[in-house]
Amino acid sequence: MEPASSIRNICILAHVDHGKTTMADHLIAAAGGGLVHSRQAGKLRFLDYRDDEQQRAITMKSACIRLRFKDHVINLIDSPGHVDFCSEVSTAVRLSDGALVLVDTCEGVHIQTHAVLRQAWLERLRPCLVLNKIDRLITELKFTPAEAYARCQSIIMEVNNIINAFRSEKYLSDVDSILTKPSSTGEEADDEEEEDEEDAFAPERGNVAFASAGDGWAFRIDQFADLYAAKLGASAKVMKKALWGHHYFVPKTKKIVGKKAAAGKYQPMFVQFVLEPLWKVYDVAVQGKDGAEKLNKMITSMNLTIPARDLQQKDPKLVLQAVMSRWLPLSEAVLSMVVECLPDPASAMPERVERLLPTEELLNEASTKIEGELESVRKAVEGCVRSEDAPCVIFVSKMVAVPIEMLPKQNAQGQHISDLEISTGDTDAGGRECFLAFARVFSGVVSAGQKMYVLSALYDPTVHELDSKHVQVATIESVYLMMGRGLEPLSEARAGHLIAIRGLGQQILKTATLSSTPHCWPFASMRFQAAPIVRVAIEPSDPADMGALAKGLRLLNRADPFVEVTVSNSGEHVIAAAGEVHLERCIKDLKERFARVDLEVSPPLVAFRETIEEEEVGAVNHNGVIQTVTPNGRCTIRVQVSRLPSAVTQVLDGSYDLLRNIIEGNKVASRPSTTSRQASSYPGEKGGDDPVTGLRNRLLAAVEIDTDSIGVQDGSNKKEEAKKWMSKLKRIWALGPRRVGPNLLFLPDESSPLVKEGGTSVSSMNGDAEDVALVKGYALVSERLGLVEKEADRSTSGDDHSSLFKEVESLESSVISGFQLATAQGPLCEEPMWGLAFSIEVSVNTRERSGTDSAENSGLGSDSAAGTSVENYGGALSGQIMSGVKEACRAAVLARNPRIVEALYFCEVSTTPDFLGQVYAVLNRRRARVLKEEMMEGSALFIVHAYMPVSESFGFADDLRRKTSGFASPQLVLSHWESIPEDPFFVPKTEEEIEEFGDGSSVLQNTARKLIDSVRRRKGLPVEEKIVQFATKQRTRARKV
Ligand SMILES: Nc1nc2c(ncn2[C@@H]2O[C@H](COP(=O)(O)OP(=O)(O)OP(=O)(O)O)[C@@H](O)[C@H]2O)c(=O)[nH]1
Ligand SMILES: [Mg+2]
Repeated sequence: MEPASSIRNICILAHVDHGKTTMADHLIAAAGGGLVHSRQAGKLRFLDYRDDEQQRAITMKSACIRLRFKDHVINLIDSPGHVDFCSEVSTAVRLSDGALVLVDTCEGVHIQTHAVLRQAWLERLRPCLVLNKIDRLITELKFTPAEAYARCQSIIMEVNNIINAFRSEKYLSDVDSILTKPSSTGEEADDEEEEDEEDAFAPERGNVAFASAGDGWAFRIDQFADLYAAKLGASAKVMKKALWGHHYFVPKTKKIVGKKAAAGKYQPMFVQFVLEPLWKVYDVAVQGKDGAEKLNKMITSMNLTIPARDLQQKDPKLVLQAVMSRWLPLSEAVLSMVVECLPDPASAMPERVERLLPTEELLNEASTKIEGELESVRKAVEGCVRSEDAPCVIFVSKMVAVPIEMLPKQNAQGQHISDLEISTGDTDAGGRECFLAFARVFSGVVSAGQKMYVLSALYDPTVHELDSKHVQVATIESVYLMMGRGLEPLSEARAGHLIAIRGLGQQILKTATLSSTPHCWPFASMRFQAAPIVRVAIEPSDPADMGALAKGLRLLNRADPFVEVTVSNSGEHVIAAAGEVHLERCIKDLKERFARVDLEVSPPLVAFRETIEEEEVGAVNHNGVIQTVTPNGRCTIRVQVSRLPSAVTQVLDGSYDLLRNIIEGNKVASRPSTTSRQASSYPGEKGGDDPVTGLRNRLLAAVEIDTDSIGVQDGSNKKEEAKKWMSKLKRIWALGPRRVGPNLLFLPDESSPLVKEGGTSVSSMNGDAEDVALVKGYALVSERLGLVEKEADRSTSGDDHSSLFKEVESLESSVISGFQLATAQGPLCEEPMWGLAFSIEVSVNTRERSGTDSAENSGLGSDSAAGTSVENYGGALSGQIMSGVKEACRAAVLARNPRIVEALYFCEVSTTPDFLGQVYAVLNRRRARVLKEEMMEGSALFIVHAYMPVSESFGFADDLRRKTSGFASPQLVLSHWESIPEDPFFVPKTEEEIEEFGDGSSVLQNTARKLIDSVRRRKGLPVEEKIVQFATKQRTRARKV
């Protein structure tokens, strides 16, 4: 058994196509126990073992392999770089302690480079940098060594700046939390600052490697420092410092001098001693036969032995690779960097444990009893304790479907297993696929046959409910070592290792924490970079296959960490994926592996939102009040809607999980620790330890910002507007749809003429002719957010009119439900509403009832109602109120200039100048808004940034590739929601408009209307097809199709 100090768990991260899998090939060839022959390294792409990965030449899932380098065991995970598979990056990062971040020196830092650096930072991985594809600087860009040096320097600086930005973000939030908690020590923050001063990546510290994975070589400065130290008679330490930065060698004096003394006469030492020799080898080698003699000389001077057969190859590129990979073997440089610069599990965990298992403050009494045990589990994880008596803790970051025939037919002892007994949960009905858990042992030892508790993310060990749905017991059937697609049975696995586990298919859907004791917190959930956005509806070609499809979808849902499988309201099966490529892979898996039936796939269903036109600030009073009466005439419903300040909508949109936790309330109240877990999963969140405060402050700030930013001439108006929203925020009754969406429901306005006795829960008034009680809840959301004081005990306040109170309170939920229904399905095309604020007043006529039940009491208000029957108010009435509120809300939206809201991608296209025109043409056709275009420094590439509607993005990559013969490549990342300013119901009315757009009969529908109609058609809702209005203009009909 190797000690923990000799283990490294690392992943390779980069933007798409920067050379991750190619580099992994070389590492496997050198240290993977003969799985890849060195001649095939870089061509085989061993870890891309899916056939679609090979065909499309992109990685689609993370794959793991164990390498042995010197005395070390390195568990290496190769991750995909395509944004569609960013969830696979999350699963890889969670199980690693260190990361190799690759950057293609030719292309530079891209969006996904940022994203993976952020992932690594959030999960507290230590990174190393590999500047890859240096060969392209030589052969493609024809850089001089000095130019190449400048390029490398600028990339290193850029990456360092990214990390510095993360650091200052954390620093700020730390300071914030210190300010909010004056008692805590300020020293920590000072330490942080000092630490900040050192750059994350510095070649002289050995955590930067220069490489060409394509040609199979890499080096660190150390290698050259050793070489020249001997030659020049300096110490290796001095050389190491001198080989990077402004240090120059003066041959006459044999001294190393600074920039001033060099006076521009010499090249930096890195250029002179490292890059120039490299460039020479390339120069000579590409000359083929002509340079053979020179090359031979070089080989001898470098003391290399290269088989003659390699040198006689016809292709100069192969000769070059043979020389380079022996001179500067890639695996040697990269793996020694891994071993030296990246931490082993035991030294990495103290830093990571706070992120994985955030400290919980235990407040309730029951929990203090098991505090000791919880703490000892945490200590074991933190120390990566590997003894048998330590609690065994494992985290499963994803489930992988493996064809059954890939499972080893022998057990760890080498005995043949005649027939694998695979339990039903682990496999599909046909027994063709088996689900394995991709996992890491964080403490203790695991072996086949062991029983473990499977904890879901919601499990709370301080609440003793062993039979609850958040904890189950499972038996580990087998433990495997992963070697790419190959599996080797293990008799046991100790803390610090990555493994695959069989036997958990029934208990785990996507991720879980396994523990040998129930007294263990589940690990914090993983963070994904994006949300599934592209949805399609799926049905079997043959309706008889419906059952197979349903089963297949269940398997798919399990096998992919990210995909979402749902059944829509209309009963369709819908799958949601991160993007087109991801979607294609899901469908292929579904067709060929999980369902094995022919499928019909709908065109992508794009999600939209509905809102109303943004109003001008200052236009405080709009009287768009919708009033309806329930069919039985008992209730009057009044609804008013307005648009939320957009910054507020943004805050609500961006804090979904946090809001849900706060609103679900009881957890936050009874176990404040939930909030601290939350805090640590959002390190960037302002407000430090208390996310509720943070969120509240951001909401309040959003109101200020927004009213600030809009061009309001009148300052007092602005203030008034802010004040108005501030006071409204104190009255938030509910959020919707589904209780946490970006729409607010306010309590009825106190100043409303209907409410005379403000402050009581039920107010009644004795009007001229009738008694009216207003349904009035309390500002639950404002209260939970701490925007208002907790109301004094509500339940006891109305003993005397408790019956009516109860009745009307039961109606409160109908109002909220109506609001939830309305915000879930807007009036335009039944898409959720977005950024709206509703005020709803529902007044119930109590007189009619009093009249029937007890005539003599009529007109006496709530007391008189106390003794009356409840039935009238329950059942039917609440249903009528619910649908009445829903309809009134939708009508209110329709009456206030409804607008459709679409999701936008942030899109980055890099292209050569020749194709810039075509890129613009494609972007224009897809309604993209170009933000900027710039020439990438030092290369012939242009980068174009744009926003593109998701609905227009399908086939974009292909389209672009075709139009530019493959010279332009796009990356799309989901950015934000934006409402289309066009009025979907626009009909030209004024003379000018008629002149411009025609009289309405011949105009083509505007974009907003087209989008709405397409959604309506898809949902089977009636679409107002324009039938010929004017017989003479029948041609408009043909255009409609
Ligand atoms: N010239 C050159 N090409 C390289 C180098 N490294 C990789 N490539 C090429 O770049 C392309 C992409 O390489 P991959 O290793 O598949 O890239 P990746 O980062 O794994 O890509 P994804 O997994 O899809 O994100 C392949 O065609 C490689 O041959 C290099 O050092 N120099
Ligand atoms: Mg790859």
